[in-house]
Amino acid sequence: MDISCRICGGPVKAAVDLGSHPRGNAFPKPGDTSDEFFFPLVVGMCDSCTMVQLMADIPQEVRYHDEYPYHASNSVVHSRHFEGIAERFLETELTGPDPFIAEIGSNDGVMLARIARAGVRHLGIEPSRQVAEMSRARGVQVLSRFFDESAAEPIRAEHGPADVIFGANVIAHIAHLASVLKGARQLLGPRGVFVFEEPYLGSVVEQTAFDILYDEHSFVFSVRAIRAAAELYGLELVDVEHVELHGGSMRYTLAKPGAREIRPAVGEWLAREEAQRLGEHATLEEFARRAARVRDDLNSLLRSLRAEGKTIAGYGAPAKITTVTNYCGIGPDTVPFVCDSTPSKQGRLVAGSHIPVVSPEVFAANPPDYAILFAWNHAGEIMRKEREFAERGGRWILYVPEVHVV
Ligand code: DWN
Ligand code: ZN
Repeated sequence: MDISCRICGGPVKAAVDLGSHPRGNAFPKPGDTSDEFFFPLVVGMCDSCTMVQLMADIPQEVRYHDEYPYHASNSVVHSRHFEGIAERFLETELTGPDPFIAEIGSNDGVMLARIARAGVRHLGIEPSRQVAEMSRARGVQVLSRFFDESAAEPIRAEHGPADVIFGANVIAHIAHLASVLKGARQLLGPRGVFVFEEPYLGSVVEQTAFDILYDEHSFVFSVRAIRAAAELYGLELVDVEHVELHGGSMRYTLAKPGAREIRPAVGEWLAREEAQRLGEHATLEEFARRAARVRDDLNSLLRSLRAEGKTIAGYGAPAKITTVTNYCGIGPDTVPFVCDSTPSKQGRLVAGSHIPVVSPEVFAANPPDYAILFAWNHAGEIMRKEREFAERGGRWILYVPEVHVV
């Protein structure tokens, strides 16, 4: 069944069907799994603007609830990345008299804490209560609400126009993206920029990273689709920059039309996308076939390891683990536990597959023969941290871009 594109109203045709899935970040308590929310994880592409999007509508209040467990500061690499972004803004966009920066989905304040320390006016806009409290404790000013068109006017009235609006790993979550773009246009000053970075469709396709698809990702952005979306809502794409985070993300810079020079990177990435055939349905269908191959390869590896009597555990319980374990049918019979450093995930279960989440200390005390690295995008940081595991003969299983053991 086709749907209408959330950006341009064009026809969206299904291209990737991963079956029925629970919410990526649900992490139910043991004994609290009887009424898990499931939805069809089907992703399609718009025939007109090429925006890749979830076919299903999932109410945002179910996703970003008060105990939303993802904390962006959990990774040292990510913390440094976001502090670096803050520093760059402080040196470039926030040098005028009394500048103002707003962040949509400021999470635990990892970026804005650096801005707050510099004494620059800022506002985090964050609906999830616990992470908002964490950022307030770091001196960050936070407004507890979702950002949309109706939020722009009161924020502008109270704080004035924004020199920068920032968002990381949040803009692609927002099904009402059209309203966010309208709101951003309203809140931006005449030379202001709306900068956001999100997992990049080109990287997802290139690496067969199908686990980036889950309920929170209403969209997977490409340069072409963002340029079209910006144009439709009175903004202009003026720069793009590829970043390594989350297995390959893209940072987009939007401004009011004519306010900024369009950087050559925009044209360069559009040409790359053309060569990669990123805007074609057939490319997504081929991606789905490769995902099925990864699933089959992973299952046959796990089956043969079990037949040899090897022990297996998981490392990292990102939202992605929900997609990969439910899509592949991997449960606690094969992976009896997964460890994660996030306290609010520990003692919980991976939604749907019901693998228990434990602390890294439990992993260290019960080292398996093989560990599936579900947080594969943090491979460098985790493998450095867990050097001892490998030194004692433990092996890592990775499944991106294909199944391999290191
Ligand atoms: O869009 C989103 C993205 C891009 O980020 C979100 N909705 C939420 C989040 O997705 P994720 O959960 O897939 O993110 P991560 O950063 O891949 O999650 C890594 C997980 O691994 C965290 O739960 C923390 C954990 N971890 C760990 O246990 N030990 C991470 C590191 C670095 C570690 O050393
Ligand atoms: Zn469209």
